[in-house]
Amino acid sequence: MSAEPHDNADSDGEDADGFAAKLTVGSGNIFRYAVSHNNIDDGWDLYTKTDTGPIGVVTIEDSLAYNNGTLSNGGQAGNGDRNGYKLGGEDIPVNHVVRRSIAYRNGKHGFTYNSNPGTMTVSNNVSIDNAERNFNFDGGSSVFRNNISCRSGSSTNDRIIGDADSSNQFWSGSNGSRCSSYTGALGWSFALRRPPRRDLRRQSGNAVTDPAARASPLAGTFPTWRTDSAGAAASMPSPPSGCGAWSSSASTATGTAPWHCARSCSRRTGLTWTGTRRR
Ligand SMILES: [Ca+2]
Ligand SMILES: [Ca+2]
Repeated sequence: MSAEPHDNADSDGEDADGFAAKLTVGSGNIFRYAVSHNNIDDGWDLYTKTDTGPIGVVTIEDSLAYNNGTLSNGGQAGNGDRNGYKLGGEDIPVNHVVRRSIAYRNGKHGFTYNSNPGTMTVSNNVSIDNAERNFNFDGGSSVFRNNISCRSGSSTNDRIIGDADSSNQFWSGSNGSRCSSYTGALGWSFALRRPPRRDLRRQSGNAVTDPAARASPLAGTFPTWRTDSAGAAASMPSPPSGCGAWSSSASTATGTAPWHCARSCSRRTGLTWTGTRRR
């Protein structure tokens, strides 16, 4: 949760991923509010191999993968796979879940099934300007809902095999209407979230200073390249679960669109709580 692996590299540029929940990893792994960038191989790698069979189902949500395949200093390796989210290997089906996540300018595919023929849940993701395909699913029966794929120029069309309906806007030569929501340079930060009230209740009845504001959902600005001269309203993706709404929606498609989502509590007053009671 809220982890940021970046600039991982190895001698041959082949295996240094940001997150590698692969090969023999067990069940129950969840990545949330994680940002993987500028790693020499993949952002996420869920590779499976015939020798050892399926891995546990992995859930990735509210996360971001960008610039994988290129280190922050510009270094690249010929062997790097360079995907944002690499979701399989060797024709072994595993029904991973990838939702509300972003792939941006990775060196190959944004999201790729990588020969995972399973039924993955792929929903509410945004994929932008990845070098090859934003979404690459050449087989399987994955279910696609509300995904958005955008480009600032021409590139390879998305490849989608599975259950995809009209809620998606995949890229096949032009941007869909929702691409106008994104403008400017990519920016992000971890928003601060206060501990839930029930945690504080376990402490004394006196005013309690927030002991550890926790890093939590992503916040930042998001890129667009389609300027809507009319400033027409543009819709943002659905906010992550637990968030009531984006604190600032992209009401126009010009300039950068600040977006921010943090769980909030109406009873919170800054960093200091007052009037807490024992239960
Ligand atoms: Ca590799
Ligand atoms: Ca890899």
